[in-house]
Amino acid sequence: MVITEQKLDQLREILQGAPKKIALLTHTNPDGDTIGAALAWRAYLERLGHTTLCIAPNRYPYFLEWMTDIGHIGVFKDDVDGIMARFIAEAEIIFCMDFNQINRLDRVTDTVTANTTALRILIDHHLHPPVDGYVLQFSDTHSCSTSYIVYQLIMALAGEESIDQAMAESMYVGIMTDTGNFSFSTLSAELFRAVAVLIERGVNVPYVNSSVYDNFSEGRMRLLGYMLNDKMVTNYKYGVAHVSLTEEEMRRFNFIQGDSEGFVNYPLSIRGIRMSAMFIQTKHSVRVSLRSRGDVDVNVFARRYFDGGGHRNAAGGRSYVSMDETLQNFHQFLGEYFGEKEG
Ligand SMILES: [Mn+2]
Repeated sequence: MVITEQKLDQLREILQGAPKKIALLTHTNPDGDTIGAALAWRAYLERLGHTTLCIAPNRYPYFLEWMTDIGHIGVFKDDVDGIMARFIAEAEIIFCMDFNQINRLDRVTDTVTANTTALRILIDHHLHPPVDGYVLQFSDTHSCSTSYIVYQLIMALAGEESIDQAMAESMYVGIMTDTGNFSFSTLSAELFRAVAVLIERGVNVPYVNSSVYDNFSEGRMRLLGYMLNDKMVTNYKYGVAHVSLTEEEMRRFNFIQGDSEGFVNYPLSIRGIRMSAMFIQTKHSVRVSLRSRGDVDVNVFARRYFDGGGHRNAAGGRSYVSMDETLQNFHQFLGEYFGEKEG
């Protein structure tokens, strides 16, 4: 268990006393979990009397815009006046929510690393938390989501009475989106008990569900159809399917950020497919998303071949060559990875 009495005492000690300035950072390309965890934890810290600011390096996807507390997320990229940079520089405590690599925060990285005074605290579930850089770590690599760790922290520190409807909703969104709407293997009876508490605290499940999953643009739906029909390649020898999208294809379907969210999961619903890969062209590189079932370890795959990582069944990385070359390399990597495993 990552939440030990000793760590809780340390955390209580850091948070008690005079109100402090506290920054909560999300990861780049924020998802439901990093946003949900930051918002719920922020609400708890505000209740303790602290002054807080949640900062995302870039914009969160539009299917999170309906969230009750979303107005408390500041987008660093849009911060023309430098208010957020100043807040980070002056912060006494910085919470890193749902990521453990400070160097992956785009422009926020410089601001955070230039700041030497803040106590840095990690709340995260990604693999390979760094040894240094944090005075306190709540890192549970077996947890389904960071929002679930935040739930456990709040329960341990203040109990369920302290969870209001907005907090419950934030944590529920994080858990729901990071578990693929309660379908991945990280689920446990304890998690469902936690979810039951969140529902008791006011989460409207059908509303949250359809706000996230039935709220897409027409362009996204058509892009998905095009991608699955025209761009999906299956390889039953290894049980792998992959899809790819170029910038031109995304433009054709009026792509906006967040539109490809969840696309990588679709090929996994095909019988005989245990690993799915999605390649998306961006300005300077190809973004690689990987998903798998069972013991196919895409974290290892992403680390070895695509300068990335993540979890066993969900990982990502980047490729710095052209799309064509990336796909050629991918085939080679598959042979190497699965060939080596068979042998
Ligand atoms: Mn997460």
